[in-house]
Amino acid sequence: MHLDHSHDGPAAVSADARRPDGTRRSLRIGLGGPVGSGKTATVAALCRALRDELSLAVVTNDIYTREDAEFLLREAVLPPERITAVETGACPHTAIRDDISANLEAVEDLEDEVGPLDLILVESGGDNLTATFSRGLVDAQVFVIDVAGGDDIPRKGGPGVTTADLLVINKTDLAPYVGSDLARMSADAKAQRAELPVVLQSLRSADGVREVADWVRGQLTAWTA
Ligand SMILES: Nc1nc2c(ncn2[C@@H]2O[C@H](COP(=O)(O)OP(=O)(O)OP(=O)(O)O)[C@@H](O)[C@H]2O)c(=O)[nH]1
Ligand SMILES: [Mg+2]
Repeated sequence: MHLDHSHDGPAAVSADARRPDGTRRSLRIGLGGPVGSGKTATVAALCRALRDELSLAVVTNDIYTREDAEFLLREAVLPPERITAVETGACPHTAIRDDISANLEAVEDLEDEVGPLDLILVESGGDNLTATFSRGLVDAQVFVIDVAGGDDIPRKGGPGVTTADLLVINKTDLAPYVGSDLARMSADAKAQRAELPVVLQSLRSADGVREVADWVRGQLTAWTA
């Protein structure tokens, strides 16, 4: 289990923050969470929000397909050479936590081919509440859940909900339709996470990703400090 966790920002947890030539490599942020919670939609919105101010790239993970990368390519959120797909062929958490070699190769290839990059977003395939990224792969991780998955998910905890550097509760626009109590979700999440941040968002609203984009900017400031 890789539950090692720091509250000090990404720079505090990375042993290999520099390339062999001594320059600082890009910040790597992982996005994980249950199937369909809105990880790819959040990645797409982040690319649109940040692409004019940062040099960024994306790695997606799917079990048997390249669907998420193809979606991002269709949406033209970044130039094609900045989007790479990893087909995990097995449980997604294996490829982000246990044998991270394919993902590490993907991020390193992106840096070599389109670098220098400020930021690489790594989207995990949809998985269960125990899935977390190895700190050898990413410097910070976002766990994305959604209101339609049940408003008891934050209370149930699990390492994604309790230890991710940022917890996103997505699809708040659906709360009235599925009977989810947003105040309860928010309070339960905060109780599980002490000082760690929680963002409630709807990507159906204009600028819905603003708070997460601001959090990413803060991580980058800490990374480059
Ligand atoms: N109503 C609503 N729908 C959303 C929101 N965010 C994402 N969706 C929709 O939810 C569905 C799943 O979103 P994805 O971004 O593909 O979810 P994912 O977590 O990447 O899914 P997997 O990679 O398959 O695990 C899509 O139809 C999105 O358009 C939101 O804030 N509100
Ligand atoms: Mg996805």
